[in-house]
Amino acid sequence: MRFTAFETRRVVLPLVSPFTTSFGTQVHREALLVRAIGTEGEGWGECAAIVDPVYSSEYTAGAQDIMRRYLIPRLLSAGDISAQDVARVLTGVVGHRMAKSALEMAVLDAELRASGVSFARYLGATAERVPSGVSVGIMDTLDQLVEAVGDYLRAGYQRIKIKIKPGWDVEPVRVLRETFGDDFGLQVDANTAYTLGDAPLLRRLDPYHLTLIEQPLGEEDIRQHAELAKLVQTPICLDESIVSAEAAADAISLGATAVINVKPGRVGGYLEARRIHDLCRAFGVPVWCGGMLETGIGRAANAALAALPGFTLPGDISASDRFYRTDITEPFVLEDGYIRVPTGAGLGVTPIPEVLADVTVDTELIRA
Ligand code: SMG
Ligand code: MG
Repeated sequence: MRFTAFETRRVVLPLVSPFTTSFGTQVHREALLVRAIGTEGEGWGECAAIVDPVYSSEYTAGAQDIMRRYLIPRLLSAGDISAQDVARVLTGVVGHRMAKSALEMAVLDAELRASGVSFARYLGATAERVPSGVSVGIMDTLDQLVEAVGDYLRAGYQRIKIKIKPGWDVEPVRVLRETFGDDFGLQVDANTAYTLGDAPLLRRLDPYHLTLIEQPLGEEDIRQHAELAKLVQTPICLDESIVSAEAAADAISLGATAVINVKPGRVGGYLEARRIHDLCRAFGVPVWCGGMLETGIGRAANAALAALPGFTLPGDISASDRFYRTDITEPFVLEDGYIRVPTGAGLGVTPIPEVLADVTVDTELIRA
């Protein structure tokens, strides 16, 4: 269809508790939503960028700016397009994958709503529900960590991921295994906080049979991750480094990653995410769906993606109440440790107008 306008909308949602990673603490989620307005209907997208450029180079205000100046004008003048054309239309703009992903998602949602097809069916999902994991931030004390993890395990989460950084790594893992035993999936995420010289330290995680260690080294250190993989037994899983299917293929063939965290925003969209899934499946590399503290909009799309057959590990797709007291869509809830994949047309969820209005800090309509 032809798109006549795009609305960008900045929303701010308070988190139920602070979320600390090796790069800082977040107390609310400032998210950028996109509404694509086309000749046959509308669709929603959500940008994975966070407020500051500390997870990746993208950040909310920057994403809004690149959309306004460069990306949306290209889509508005592209004529009749489908989601499969978006990457090509935007290809002249280098980088900015999270911004591009949000726009492609909104176009895809509009298209699928118009044709009555769900994201899950379009992407090739084979599951009706996906196993739910939870990402647990760095805490002030080990007691706080044990309490939080105990609550999540009792709620039914199927695996725990804890954030680590130098000074908060081996000891929290040891305490969690000692307290809760070996019978639950446990993995760690360093968000690039270590160097190859830390290999002896990271090797001390080996006795705790973690499912994986996520992105221990820098985003560009694919070769060094391959070296690290020879020095530690815990499987390495790349997140930040995997920005495309090409990067995924390189990392796999170099031996830098045994598992991949697929985040659609980080790779430029759900279509590229599906390509990475297909590639990993062909290589026999397990994948799981990462999270960027999505609202119900992004969570719906992630649940659909995670229902593809190669997503064999629980993802960071937790219930809405893991982060938000009030989600902007109907909330995703944990049912026996699973999140149900929406079946309605497009995303299958829509923002609730009053809630959306409450959390919106600005909107901008960009017309042809
Ligand atoms: O959405 O459940 C979620 C968060 C999962 O830990 C999570 N994401 O590196 O994987 C990651 C982090 C990035 C969060 S940046 C705010
Ligand atoms: Mg990560």
